Amino acid sequence: MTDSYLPKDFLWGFATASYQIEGAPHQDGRADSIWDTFCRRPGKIADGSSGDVACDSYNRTAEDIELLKLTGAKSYRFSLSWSRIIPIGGRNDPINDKGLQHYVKFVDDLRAAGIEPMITLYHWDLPEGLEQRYGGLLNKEEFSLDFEHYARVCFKAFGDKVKYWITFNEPWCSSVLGYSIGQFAPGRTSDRSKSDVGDSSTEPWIAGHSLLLAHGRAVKAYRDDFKAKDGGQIGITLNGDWAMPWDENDPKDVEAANRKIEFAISWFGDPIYFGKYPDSMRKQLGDRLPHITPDEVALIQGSNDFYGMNHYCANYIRHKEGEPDITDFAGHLQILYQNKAGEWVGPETQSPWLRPHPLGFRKLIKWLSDRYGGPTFYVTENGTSLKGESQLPKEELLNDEFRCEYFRGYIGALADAHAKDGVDVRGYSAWSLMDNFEWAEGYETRFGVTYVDYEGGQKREPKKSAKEIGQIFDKYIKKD
Ligand code: GBH
Repeated sequence: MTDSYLPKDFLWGFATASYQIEGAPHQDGRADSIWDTFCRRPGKIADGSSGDVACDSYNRTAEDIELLKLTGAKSYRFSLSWSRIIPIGGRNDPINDKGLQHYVKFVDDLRAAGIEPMITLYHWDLPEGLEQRYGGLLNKEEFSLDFEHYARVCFKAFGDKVKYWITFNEPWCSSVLGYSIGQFAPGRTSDRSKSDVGDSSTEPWIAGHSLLLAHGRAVKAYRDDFKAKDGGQIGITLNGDWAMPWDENDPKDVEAANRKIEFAISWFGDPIYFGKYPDSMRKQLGDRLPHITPDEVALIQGSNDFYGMNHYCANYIRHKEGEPDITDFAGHLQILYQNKAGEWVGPETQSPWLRPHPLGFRKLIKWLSDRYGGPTFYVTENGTSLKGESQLPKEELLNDEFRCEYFRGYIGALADAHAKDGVDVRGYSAWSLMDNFEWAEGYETRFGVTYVDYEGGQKREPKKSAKEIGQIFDKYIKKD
């Protein structure tokens, strides 16, 4: 037995995202999102695939709820496809009641099964109509007003059935991967071998600013017109890895590791909690980083009822000499998987960026808790892929002891953060309920606790971890 624990009503479950699981891209009136069009561009997705079928979850909500019940999950975090609800996307465009009612019924079914719904409004699938109309995230006024409208349509339709709202999933990814590296939709970048449009020196910062403003407007709408009667909470989900100095005796590496977290997380966290961008970012980016106007500060500062935390891994960070590149988005540093002594941060997985290091979870959540004045945390994603899994036979994918070990380590570290460091954490969603479309990596990377047979009619089969995760929580959650 352990002396660390998680609080009594701890809300644990699983997470997914609309484009990664739903399929049915044009069923019941859904229109294209930027991910539908991005996947059609040659060379963007590793295996040339798309979310056209994915797990076919749009047509299998009952099966997915059965999977959740089997695990004993208390909550389910999923995202809404904006272009199912408002196909073109804008505040004067028609609402598609069929798409909206699909989700209302899903929420009713979840609740009937005793599973608490947590809704992400935006997990990267912007309606293509808005990309076409005004350049999507690059137009902060139009985008933020359209997002507020879409959020209001959802708040109204779900009312008091939904108590947990997340505006945006990982704005860092939308901004950097969408507008700097061009690895994610809409694929804009200064790298002309990858795209003929984009300016990586300015666009990621503009996109990030728009996301913050849109978040602020949606939160104000919820607080002004829904929160009192519906009794829910609303926040944003930020991603970020733990960062450790490559050479812990070199103050420049120590500083660089801290700066890495500021560029990845405080970019959004500081405006939300302090009303300003981090000094380290202003220093490197100057006026390329937008200035938050006083009206915007009023909307953005204080706009989190809770902090949604996505976390997967840790890295070693080494400072760089010389002047930062104009397209640098990381804080002028190198991200490494080994430290100066040659120690690996953790074992390999199928994802090149992901090497597990559970202690980093405890460290990072404490770092965030200290910086932001002890907010309430919901961990909204945490999980892993398995090394070499595209070659592994199905039996080995089902017997995912590596993933079980990952969850034991990470959930244990979270319990330590709660019990020993005093972090206020109240929930956790594992990524993911099932294998799904892993964005630019296609289907060869599998994060699910459920195996999905993409060749065999999307049949689902629980892996070892699907049964085990409940036992891990059972060990840590306080009984009375
Ligand atoms: C999450 O992002 C997503 O929310 C989810 O949809 C996804 O399926 C899941 O993770 C698994 O990948 O090497 O500089 O390009 C994870 C956070 C942050 C992980 C960016 C990959 C790449 C950094 N991601 N990171 S870089």
